[in-house]
Amino acid sequence: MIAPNDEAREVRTTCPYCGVGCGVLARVAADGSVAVRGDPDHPANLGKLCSKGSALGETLGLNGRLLHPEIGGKRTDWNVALDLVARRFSETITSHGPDSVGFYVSGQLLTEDYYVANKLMKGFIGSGNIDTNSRLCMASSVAGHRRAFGEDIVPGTYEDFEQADLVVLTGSNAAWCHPVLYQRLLAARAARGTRIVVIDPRRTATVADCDLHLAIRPGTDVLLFNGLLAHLARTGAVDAAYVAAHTGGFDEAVALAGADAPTVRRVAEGCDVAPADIERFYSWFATTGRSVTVYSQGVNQSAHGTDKVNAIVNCHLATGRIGRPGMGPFSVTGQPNAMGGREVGGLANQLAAHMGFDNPADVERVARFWNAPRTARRAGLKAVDMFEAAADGRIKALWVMGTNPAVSMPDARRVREALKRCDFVVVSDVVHTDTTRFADVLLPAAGWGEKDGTVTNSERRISRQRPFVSRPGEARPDWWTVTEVARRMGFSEAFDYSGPAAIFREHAALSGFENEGARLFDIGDLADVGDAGYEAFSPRHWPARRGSKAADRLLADGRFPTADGRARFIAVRQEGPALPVDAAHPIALNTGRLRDQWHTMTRTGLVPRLMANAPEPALEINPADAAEIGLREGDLARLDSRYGGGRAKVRITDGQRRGEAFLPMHWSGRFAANAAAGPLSTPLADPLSGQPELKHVPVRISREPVEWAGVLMTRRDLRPTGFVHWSRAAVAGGWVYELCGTESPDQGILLARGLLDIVPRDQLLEYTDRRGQSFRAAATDAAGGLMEALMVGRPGQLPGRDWLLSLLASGEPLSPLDRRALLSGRAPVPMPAVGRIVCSCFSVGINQIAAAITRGCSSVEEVGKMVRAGTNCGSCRSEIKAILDMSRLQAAE
Ligand SMILES: Nc1nc2c(c(=O)[nH]1)N[C@H]1C(S)=C(S)[C@@H](COP(=O)(O)OP(=O)(O)OC[C@H]3O[C@@H](n4cnc5c(=O)[nH]c(N)nc54)[C@H](O)[C@@H]3O)O[C@H]1N2
Ligand SMILES: Nc1nc2c(c(=O)[nH]1)N[C@H]1C(S)=C(S)[C@@H](COP(=O)(O)OP(=O)(O)OC[C@H]3O[C@@H](n4cnc5c(=O)[nH]c(N)nc54)[C@H](O)[C@@H]3O)O[C@H]1N2
Ligand code: SF4
Ligand SMILES: [Mo]
Repeated sequence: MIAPNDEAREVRTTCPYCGVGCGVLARVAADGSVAVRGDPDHPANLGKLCSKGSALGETLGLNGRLLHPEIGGKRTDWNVALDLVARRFSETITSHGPDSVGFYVSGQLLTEDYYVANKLMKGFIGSGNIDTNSRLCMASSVAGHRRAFGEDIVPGTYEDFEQADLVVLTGSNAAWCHPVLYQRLLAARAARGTRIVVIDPRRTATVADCDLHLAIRPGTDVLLFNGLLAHLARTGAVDAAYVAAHTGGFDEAVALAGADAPTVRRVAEGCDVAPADIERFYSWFATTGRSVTVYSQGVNQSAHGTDKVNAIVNCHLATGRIGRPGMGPFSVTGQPNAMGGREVGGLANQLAAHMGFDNPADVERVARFWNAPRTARRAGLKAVDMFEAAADGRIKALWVMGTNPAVSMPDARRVREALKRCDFVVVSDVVHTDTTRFADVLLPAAGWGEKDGTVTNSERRISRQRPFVSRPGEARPDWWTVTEVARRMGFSEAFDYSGPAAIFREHAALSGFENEGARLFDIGDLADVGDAGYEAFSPRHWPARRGSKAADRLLADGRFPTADGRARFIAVRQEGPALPVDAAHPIALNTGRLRDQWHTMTRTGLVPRLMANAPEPALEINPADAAEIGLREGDLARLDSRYGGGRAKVRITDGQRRGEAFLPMHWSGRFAANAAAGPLSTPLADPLSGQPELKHVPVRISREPVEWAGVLMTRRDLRPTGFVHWSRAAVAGGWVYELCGTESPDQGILLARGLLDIVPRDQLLEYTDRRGQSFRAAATDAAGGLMEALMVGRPGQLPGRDWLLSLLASGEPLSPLDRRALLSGRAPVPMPAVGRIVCSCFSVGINQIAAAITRGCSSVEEVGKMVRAGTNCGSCRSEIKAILDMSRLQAAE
């Protein structure tokens, strides 16, 4: 139970999910429940929250929480655990040198946590071996920005989305992944008629509201933007004065772009898009001054991600559209503190405060500031290489903080092997995960609502996360854990902080230290914010230079943080995928996100209403490919790449191009037998940024000959073993487990029946049909409420489960009528099925929406008025629109 801090008070904090960085107001009620709402005063969201943000209050339970430090799986106390971590790291460094240890950290840490982890590794251990899951996320943008601008700068602000006349979203499913920002864009579009172009191989939810969708062949972004640059040059759309005054390398870039993409026809062929669509995009871009190009993982997560970024930035440089209202390239950040991590230098090839190893003066400056003569002189190992080094014994002690690499790293099988082989693995996390299983020492971290510090969002706005509940058990904030280990390693003086405010002050001071405008990341003005000022801190952009006026946008004056003050065009050429499809692996697998899930589901997977829209891991595939492989909707597909395998249910959609398929990245081993994207994905990475090509891996897809299917509804949190496939979803009152297998039905029944072995015989009602093909079982508690219900049969022949789920949810004693009907699985009195949940904020099902349409609703707004769907966060509005369109089509037929 959560203890209320102060019942009456609403605490102002920030959402811990995506990089939009919405302000949240949280209030703890007397019964310990937490209510959240959007902070109307936060400039990022002005009161709005998406489905995930709205459900934050439901993620704060103790389910799966780590409450005590553990060594070798046994509870211990903090002192013993910290002593051991410090001793093992120190001993390893003494015997094998500083590069024999590593930290793998996360954009989900707060800036203060991140700062001290980076300081310990780079400054005091003296190795560059700290890298972060941002390597899988932002590294290509960072590298592209540094090449073009001289520093990792996102010049614009969210207002640019609202002030633009053209917004190009490329490799971004913003409707689902940056929902509140996307809703801001749609509101602006309604007001000013903004044109939206979406460049994505898939027809995503973001496509629903766009003017033009370019469903390009995956990986051909460089060609597309090279073609645009050549078009701009050809048609006189280049801002020649800007190019001459503020840039370098234009001629080389245009020459290569022209050679790579000489004609629209060539681009159209390469990108596999109609020439007229390419022409329309080019002419809109050429003629619309106020244009913003938003890019995310379809750009970054590529073996040529850095080139993709520069191909985009080139077009903005050529038109001088950088840093001015409604203009600019805009890399949206994924994690809540991806931006903050870049500020503190969390990537192995960066130093702190936007300084780099490539400049010896930077290294000396940081060393001087920290008073750390041992400061690393060279970059450390990037994520993929770091785990490779852990696998082959070069790294002997590894500390993983705030990330779940056993699931989210590419070639995750190899990563698990590395975690197994590495001599000493420390994991700091909030909950048990697939990664914590490999920990020699497990350190319980404070989670959202307990932590205290700052994060920076996509538009460089620093906001506070503030605690509003007490930490359960012995959970501790990460900054504390890191500094305690640092002290025990002999670095007391450098890690003597009174709290996060003191760390923040030092971080701010370092950013301003000997800066004089050389680095745009400068928040020196915040270096002497007092504890009270830090507590009251309201969201603000960086930079915040001492003695200078705060600026929202950057680079508007055409001066860039390079040696000569000019931006650089980068000449780039379209290359093929690192690993092309071939006869053995003919389908290109794309992976990414769903609307209501966050990464490896450690929080969102526990919330029934967030599980309702997409309750099972599903592979999306084109109808023609499905037919060729012999797959039908709902079949079980088997996937094999060169690295690993997986299984997921089949979802056939023409939103998927031929020869390609899409698997969500979310289902870890805690939520499904074997449906994670990580083991399938390739570790081949961009040579400059080290970011792996997570959006493209060749796979073979085949049909599993499923002979039986089952469903278990239970109050228990269990992990089935021995099944070809299972997945589970949180539901009110417990969990629902989908089971299936290739064994004969009678074997399947035996296997599934085993899940009830723990239930006392006398509480169990059972029924098997005469031919042994169909099985039902149910158990009630002492008061007669439904505890367990299991149904097994031939695939496609199980009764609906809405009624049994409603009994599980209510937990109340069953009526004699219900009890008699239990084994049939069918309600004695028919109940209307709401169908698959579309609106997760108000739990509105597809059948309710269809009924509203039948009753005359003809727009998303009218549906919203009648059944509330789509009226809160708006993330499901595109799906409601699709349902409306579909019913119109059906009516016309
Ligand atoms: N609901 C939800 N939101 C999230 C997250 C989450 O887990 N769930 N995670 C957050 C994080 S950390 C991140 S990084 C962001 C990611 O946000 P996004 O990048 O928007 O999300 P993804 O689904 O990873 O990928 C975006 C799109 O890239 C497309 N794509 C694939 N290959 C190519 C290509 O070659 N070219 C182009 N142009 N497009 C391609 C994919 O089809 C996909 O639709 O989302 C953040 N927001
Ligand atoms: N195939 C494929 N793989 C991908 C991607 C993809 O698109 N496709 N996307 C990549 C991207 S962009 C990202 S960002 C990564 C995300 O991948 P991960 O970082 O592995 O994903 P999460 O599930 O968010 O894991 C975060 C963990 O940190 C814990 N945690 C949360 N807050 C704190 C805290 O304050 N302290 C500590 N110590 N722990 C905390 C959570 O409980 C959780 O276990 O996945 C990458 N992997
Ligand atoms: S858009 Fe949603 S997930 Fe992202 S910060 Fe806002 S509420 Fe959180
Ligand atoms: Mo990310």
